[in-house]
Amino acid sequence: MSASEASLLPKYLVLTGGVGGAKLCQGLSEVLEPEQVLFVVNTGDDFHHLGLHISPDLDSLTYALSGLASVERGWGRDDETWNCLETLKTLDGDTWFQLGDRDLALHLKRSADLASGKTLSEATASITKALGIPHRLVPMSDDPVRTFVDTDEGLLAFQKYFVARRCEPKVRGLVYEGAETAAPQREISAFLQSDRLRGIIICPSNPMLSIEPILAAAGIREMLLGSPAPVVAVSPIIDGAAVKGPTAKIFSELGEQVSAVAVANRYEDLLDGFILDEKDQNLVGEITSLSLATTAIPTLMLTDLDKKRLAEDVLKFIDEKFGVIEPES
Ligand code: FO1
Repeated sequence: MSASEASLLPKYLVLTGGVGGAKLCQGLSEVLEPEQVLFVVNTGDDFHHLGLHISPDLDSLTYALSGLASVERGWGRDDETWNCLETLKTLDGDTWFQLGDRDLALHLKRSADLASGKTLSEATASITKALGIPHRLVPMSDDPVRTFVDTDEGLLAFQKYFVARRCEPKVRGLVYEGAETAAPQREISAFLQSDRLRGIIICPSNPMLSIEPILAAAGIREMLLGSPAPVVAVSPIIDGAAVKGPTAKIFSELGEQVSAVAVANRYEDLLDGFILDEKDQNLVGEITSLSLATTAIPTLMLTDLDKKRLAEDVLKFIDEKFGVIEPES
């Protein structure tokens, strides 16, 4: 397909966190041309460790879209070795956050790029290009936003809560430090203004940990609200439980119902459509009463085929509920 033909195709802006979101993004990258999609990735989980800049959600997307992701671990890459980490341990180094040898190479490259004055977007583009990823994935902002978790043990930096404390402390709230002044990554606004924009997709990521930091970055929520394109979210909660990670625990600690309906409510006035899992068919009425278009379909992504199928189903849902763009004659 020529670049001019591709430019006429419908476009989708996709908001995502790491693991669960990366699975749907992998499916979308299989069914959409690179020109059709911009993956906007949460960077609230980023931090500095051993002098390196770690961007866990950008890492997850990068490894998922290049076919290098570790399926067993859910983070990092496959075919990994741990020589550096083991050696670091013998030197009494900091090993609570595990960086594999191959993953370290990516982190060295990113950190060197940033130290030489490149933006996180430029560093990401250079890595994705080298790994042969044709699709565009960008941080939500090139300015730092850092998620802190307010817990019964005090305010914890995100990775201290998530990895070092294994999500055990009780959550009282979230703080997205720097969000108020973080400028949205510059491609987001241009992409949203495309007359081919067909939909904005919120991946089945944790709303509080992965999507709300993106929405909090200065102006992003308002930009989405101002877009005529429908905003459609896929629930990360299935049958009252999260597929992986602390989503259900955090919902309940924050006094919310652990259900897909609570996820839809979190996004308030932003949504036009909401996709539930087939196991939550009984909740369709409640979602409809929120004035949202909805459907209950299989959303669990265990295989690559599941990821592709869900991507196709999400795009079909947007076409069916919000109309299709007629090809130009
Ligand atoms: N998660 C862990 O549970 N333990 C780790 O040691 C760990 C290391 C790690 C290294 C690079 C990277 O990109 C991600 C890593 N993660 C690790 C995952 C990550 O901290 C979380 O999954 C995300 O921040 C949540 O989206």
